Amino acid sequence: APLWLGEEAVLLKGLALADADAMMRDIETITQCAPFRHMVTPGGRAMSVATSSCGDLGWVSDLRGYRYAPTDPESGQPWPAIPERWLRLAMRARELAGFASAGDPDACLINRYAPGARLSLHQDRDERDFGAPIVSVSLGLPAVFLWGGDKRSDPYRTIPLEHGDVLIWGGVDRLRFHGVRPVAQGGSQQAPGFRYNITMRKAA
Ligand code: MD5
Ligand code: FE
Repeated sequence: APLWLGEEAVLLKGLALADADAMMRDIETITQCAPFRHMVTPGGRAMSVATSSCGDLGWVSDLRGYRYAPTDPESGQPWPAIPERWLRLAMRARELAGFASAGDPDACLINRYAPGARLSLHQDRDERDFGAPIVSVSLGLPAVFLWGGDKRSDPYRTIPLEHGDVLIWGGVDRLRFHGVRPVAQGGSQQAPGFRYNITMRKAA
């Protein structure tokens, strides 16, 4: 059942479970063309999270700032396409959460967290239209998501995110500060060694 975190923010537990194995293989295929890398922030530090992208636009960061770019700066080539099954999942999430009128995403950021990697509190504001929702899919190792307010100093809730969980966010909740606690080591031998998070966005 949809769990409403805010007026326009919904956690859809396990919505991606049936697609999760295929999505992990899709990540493998995409990152053979556009490999994971640790981007440098404008502050000059390498991110602990490794990133890649697919779609018409990919998210990039360097000393000049954050932006969306039509080509991978490592290769000069366009980013791989967003897989159809990812677009179908994003559409199902939009329908369940009441964002059915929003169109397909044109940018998809893929984050890879090794144990210890984290994402400090931030807002996603590099997209042109803050009205369009963002669909986030968690795969692999679990993590604790931090869900804050409109100011960095606002209190935040801690929300466990597991393999197959989908978060969708838009409207009045779109500019909330959010982050991810350092990811813990997996328990069992056959567990995946990483957490992956896919965020499908409308950037242009
Ligand atoms: C992650 N990724 O788990 C998080 C989850 C990022 C990022 O924050 O920028 O790559 S995305 C949580 C989320 C989903 C949809 C909308 C918003 C946050 N938001 O606009 O606040 O790697
Ligand atoms: Fe974010």
